[in-house]
Amino acid sequence: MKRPLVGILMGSDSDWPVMEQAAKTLKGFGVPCEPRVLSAHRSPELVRRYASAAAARGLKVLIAGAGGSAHLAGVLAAHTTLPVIGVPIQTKSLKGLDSLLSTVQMPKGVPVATVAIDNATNAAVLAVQCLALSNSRLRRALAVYKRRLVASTRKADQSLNRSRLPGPTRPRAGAGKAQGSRQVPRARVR
Ligand code: C2R
Repeated sequence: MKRPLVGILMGSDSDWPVMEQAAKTLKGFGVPCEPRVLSAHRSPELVRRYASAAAARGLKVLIAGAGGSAHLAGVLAAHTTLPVIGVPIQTKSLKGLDSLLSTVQMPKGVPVATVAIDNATNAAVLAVQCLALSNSRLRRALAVYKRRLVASTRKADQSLNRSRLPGPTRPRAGAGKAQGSRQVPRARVR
């Protein structure tokens, strides 16, 4: 098995359904990763040891997901010079706003690049973008990924215009004069 380049850390195994998206996305780019459950609150010493040894083990980027009082990403960032990407996990009580604020509001000098609540996919894409700075295969793969985003947006646009909007309405004699009659023009699809 190839040595992992990205660490995917999470405060609890209950975060895995979200963090799995990061693992899947990295797999799609052919980037080896290692998922781990480590908690700054519940296993602080293990977090310190993991972060301190990460660069020497060949890891290049750390992704950390945690919910509620989410300190995992910040504590990892305190113990490493590797870029740390935080994923605030949605919570029942405060809908993830607690996780978002505690992940993103880092003091000067110790940044955590924070993605949207539960958006582990974006954390992985950002990790790939970091790796691509020194990897031309990943640069090409990211260009393909971007082209696919364009293609899927165009496809969604076309199918919306085919199925949802009314087709062009032929004006009936006298139509358009009555108050309140409006026609939705069909958007042009190229
Ligand atoms: P449990 O489901 O295990 O009770 O965890 C986890 O990330 C999880 O979202 C509930 C939530 O607690 C979070 N947790 C943190 C940290 N460790 C666990 N925020 C941490 O170190 O920041």
